[in-house]
This record gives sequence, structure tokens and C-alpha cells, in this order.
Amino acid sequence: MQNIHLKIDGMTCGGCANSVNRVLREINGVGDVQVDWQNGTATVQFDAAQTDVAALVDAVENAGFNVQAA
Ligand code: 9UX
Repeated sequence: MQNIHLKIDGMTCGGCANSVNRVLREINGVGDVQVDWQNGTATVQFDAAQTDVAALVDAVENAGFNVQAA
């Protein structure tokens, strides 16, 4: 497992953080997810054999947020 940090714009309450958390956890290979909506960041643990950073970024984008790997 490895960790990636994401910079996420557009999270304005804890519900947004829950949404981001959910879409990331739905991805096979994702382990621990920590989302901080006030700082606009997320740390995602994932298995590089099962998924990749692009898939994580796409999932968050599809949930309606602007995101980039940080
Ligand atoms: Mo809070 Mo976020 O009411 O999509 S859930 S702004």
C-alpha cells in the first residue's frame, strides 16, 4: 500500500468530505481515506496493483470537485 495526497477544491462542509470519502472507498484497492474539507486535502492509502492515482482523481472529479494530486 502507498499513500497519495490530493488537493481538493470545493468542499464546503462535512457532507462534502463524506461524499469524497465514499467515492474513494468504493474503488477496489483503496484502504484508509482521510479527508479534511477545511484544508481541502485528502490522504488516500491504495494498492498500486489494483488502482492508480488517475482513478482516484477521476472518482473525486466525478463527485463534483476539482482535484489534483499534491
Ligand atoms: Mo454540504 Mo457539500 O451541505 O456537496 S454536502 S456543501
